[in-house]
Amino acid sequence: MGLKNNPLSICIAGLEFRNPTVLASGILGYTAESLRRIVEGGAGAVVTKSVGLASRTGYENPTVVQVSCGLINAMGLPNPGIDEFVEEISRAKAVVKSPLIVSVFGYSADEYALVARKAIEAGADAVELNVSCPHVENTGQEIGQNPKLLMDIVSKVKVSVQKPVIVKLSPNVTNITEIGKAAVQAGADALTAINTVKALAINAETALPILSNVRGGLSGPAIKPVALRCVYDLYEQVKTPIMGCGGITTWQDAVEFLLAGASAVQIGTAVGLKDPDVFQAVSRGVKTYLKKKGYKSVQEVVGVAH
Ligand code: RRO
Repeated sequence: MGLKNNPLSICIAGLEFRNPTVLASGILGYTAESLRRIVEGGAGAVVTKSVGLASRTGYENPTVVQVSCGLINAMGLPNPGIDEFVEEISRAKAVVKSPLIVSVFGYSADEYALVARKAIEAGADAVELNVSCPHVENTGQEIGQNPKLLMDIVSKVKVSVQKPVIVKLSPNVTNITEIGKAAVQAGADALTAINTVKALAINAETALPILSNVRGGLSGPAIKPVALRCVYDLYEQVKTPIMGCGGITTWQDAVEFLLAGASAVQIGTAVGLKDPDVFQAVSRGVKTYLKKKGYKSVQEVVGVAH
């Protein structure tokens, strides 16, 4: 079916998604093969794990702990560095038949711009700037809370690439719309809301924090209402398309995010905790919802709850 006759298709920042489900950064986004499988399993687009200029090994285990209704992770940005990762991006571009979005981070605006340029040159259809990792020093946390720093980064990336620039926002701020508006003012083509929520897990037996890094980021159903509120707030203040992210597991969750103002939904934790078929299941459910409610397209549902 062509995208024109497909009620699930959605256009975000000039990119055509065959359905509004997207693989969130950080889950199975390391290799071309896993990205291919996720797209064949039904995702409308995919986002890779975040990559920076130099390689990082990440934190020692344990890096993930399951808690009620979610996961807390402190991976510590493990990645091979962009020069190593470009081969994987090129391979992914050749086999992934949906938009390929590369998540990038840096320690300065120039680094973000350089990593983004290398990712686009390797074949990425867009970059998602990770300015919101909640527990790695000198990167996401500070930038994602500081509109001036963020604007400098987005502006520099916009000059260095000719493809869409998406900014992934942090919920760990007083006012997410202030940060979202700054990103848009600097040229962001779309926003992703939200990254993980700062969290902690303690083992009562050992009387110690569980993660090696102590603090981590909470994802999964536990943060869905927080993410939904962030999307709702942003939709009231910015005209730029928003991808909702945080706890989406069922088609009902996806519909709630669309109604709040998201044009697409990113799914991460549910892929790990539930199953990779979640994309297909969510898309099918959204399609049935559109028909039942008399909507001709996903676009018609976006922001209806306002
Ligand atoms: O790698 C991580 O520890 C990590 C990242 Br980059 C992020 O953006 N969000 C998160 O919860 N973990």
